[in-house]
Amino acid sequence: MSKPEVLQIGPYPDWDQGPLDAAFTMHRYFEAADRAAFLSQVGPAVRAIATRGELGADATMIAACPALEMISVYGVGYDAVDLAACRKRGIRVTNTPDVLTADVADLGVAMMLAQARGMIGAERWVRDGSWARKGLYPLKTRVWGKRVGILGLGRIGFEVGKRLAGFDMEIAYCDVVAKNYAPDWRFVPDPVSLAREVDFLFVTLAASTETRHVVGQEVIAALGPEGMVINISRASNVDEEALLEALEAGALGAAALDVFEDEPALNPRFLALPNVLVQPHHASGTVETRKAMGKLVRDNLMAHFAGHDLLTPVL
Ligand code: 8YV
Repeated sequence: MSKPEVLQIGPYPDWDQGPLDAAFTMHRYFEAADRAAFLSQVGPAVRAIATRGELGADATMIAACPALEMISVYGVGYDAVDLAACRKRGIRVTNTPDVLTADVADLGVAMMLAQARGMIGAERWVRDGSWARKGLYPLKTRVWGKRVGILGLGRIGFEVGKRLAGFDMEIAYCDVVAKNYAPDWRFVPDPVSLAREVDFLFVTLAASTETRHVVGQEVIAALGPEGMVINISRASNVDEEALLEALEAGALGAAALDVFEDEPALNPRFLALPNVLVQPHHASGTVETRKAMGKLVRDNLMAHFAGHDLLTPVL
């Protein structure tokens, strides 16, 4: 029996690529010199797309694959997949929830601590001899006991909160409705009020067209010159221009960011700012989690082609 044909949008680690190549005929879109020509050549035979959270699958790609049955996303976020196009054609979509939740929360908390305590600069201070030459490193900001807001109390937001409770932080959150699984944390119904009441604002919302720029000029102004934004969700949740302007003017204290609008080509203005900590979209980037994500991508593809229930369906 011939193997199902799968369009692969981005690279995976070898431990995933091997089993994928064994089970399917993988068409490596990301290696094609002329991607449009490649799509029109292999598209008609493609029955599934294997993609990554930040890469997704757009309307053009989906339209180029008339026999497409499913899209398996390596990532919890599926905002880059054109769900409307999938719905219209009955194309199934899966993602990789749960397996990455704790790692994403860990990195978010680490980013907050690293930025507040100036750890990156302090590391440089030791390595470049400043400690010996100039003496003590400048004092930084305390984290424990401060007020934190979590914008989007889904799985990742909840894990962030659990960790921050260990730092004796006062926790508030904003979501569409109050969550019964967080009775000890204060529910604030709108993002601007939340930002006004906290020192640190975590952005942990699943991105969609509705959440675009939810952290905009008003939220940023409400956080103020002592406030910090930590974004471990999607860049589209934050108005990047408003964020940059506020950081440059000192109207917002600091930011710790794992995601950027045109990543990996981030706006160079971020790099000129001393009050920004940047990460390369790496919140789920541990060997353990990435192995679990890869397995889930494969297991969903296998389940589909075996006619079994999908493990983690979105659509
Ligand atoms: C991954 C992500 O970094 O889960 C998501 O939605 O964006 C991340 O976990 C990414 O999908 C890996 O390519």
